[in-house]
Amino acid sequence: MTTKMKALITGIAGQDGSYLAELLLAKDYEVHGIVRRTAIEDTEHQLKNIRHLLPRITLHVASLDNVLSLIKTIRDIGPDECYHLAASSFVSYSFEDELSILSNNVNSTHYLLAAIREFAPRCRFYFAGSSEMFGAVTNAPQDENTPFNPRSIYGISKVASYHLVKNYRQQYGLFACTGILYNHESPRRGYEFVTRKIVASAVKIKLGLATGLNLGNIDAYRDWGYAPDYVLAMWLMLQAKAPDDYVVATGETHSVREFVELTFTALGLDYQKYITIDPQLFRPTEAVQLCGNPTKAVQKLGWSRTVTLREIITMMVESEMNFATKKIS
Ligand code: GDR
Repeated sequence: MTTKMKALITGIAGQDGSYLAELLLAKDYEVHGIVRRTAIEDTEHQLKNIRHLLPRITLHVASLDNVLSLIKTIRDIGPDECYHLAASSFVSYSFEDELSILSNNVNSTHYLLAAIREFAPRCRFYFAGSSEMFGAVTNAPQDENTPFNPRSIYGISKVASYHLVKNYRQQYGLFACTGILYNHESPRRGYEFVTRKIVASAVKIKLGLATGLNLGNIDAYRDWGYAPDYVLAMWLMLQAKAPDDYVVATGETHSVREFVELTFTALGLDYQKYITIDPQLFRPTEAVQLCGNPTKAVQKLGWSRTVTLREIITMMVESEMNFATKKIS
């Protein structure tokens, strides 16, 4: 009898966590997730991305700021792989609440690494890094050798965690990797992020439920990929012969303005009639020009993206339209 591989996912209810859980279940893993007590009590909203998976996964109530609860979870499960995706991930909030965001994001990574080192040292560890680590870039596209110059507390928390992961790898021999992931979107993206905000508003305008859309810096450039492609890269990193860090990106960059135009055009609307620029939505400092070079992930992991930006927009618009029309009827 072969025993199943066991994976533990923090942030399992988020966009990436839900796609990763689906991928691992399809590969016959036993999938465990850490969630907050409040999420278990509100499956309708807080667990909406994984509601369809609930009969097939095991959820553990634990708190990422409580090292004892993490130790207990790691000891109980004895995971073969741990994917640490949970974080305060909305960059704008990190300007408003920097003290708790920095400490929560860094401490949770540190606690998990320490718990794994002590109680499951053979467990492979994936940490969700971010293109925000590069921040104010001087060269494009960025790769694994590009210096970090973060422009947000969120980015700083990811750089600090990246160094913790590297340190545990080098000092304690843990199989620990950081994926430096660029923006990745899907119909499960949260409404606070610009792509979902644009798609949701454009659909509402199309249906006569809204009249306009306020945005911040639409001349920022992002490298947008498709979330299910990116969770595959996470899994591939943990299947490699040796632990390492990888940039995961498309290598293409588009402005927020282009994203708006493509979305509104897909719905037969002229975006210029509906957009208002709201200076309050500008970030005090930000990375304005991000574009990643995924060559290392392509060559060493055999990874590639399968979906273009236009296809992502088509999927998001279709899903939002279904959602909005169901709500009306
Ligand atoms: P980002 O994603 O900060 O890149 O981080 P987000 O979608 O929030 O912003 C993308 C760009 O759009 C500009 N922008 C606006 N953004 C939001 N949210 N709302 C607006 O109204 C608006 N107007 C313009 C922003 O200034 C920015 O330039 C995402 C997150 O998923 C992180 O957790 C992750 O690490 C990185 O991607 C890679």
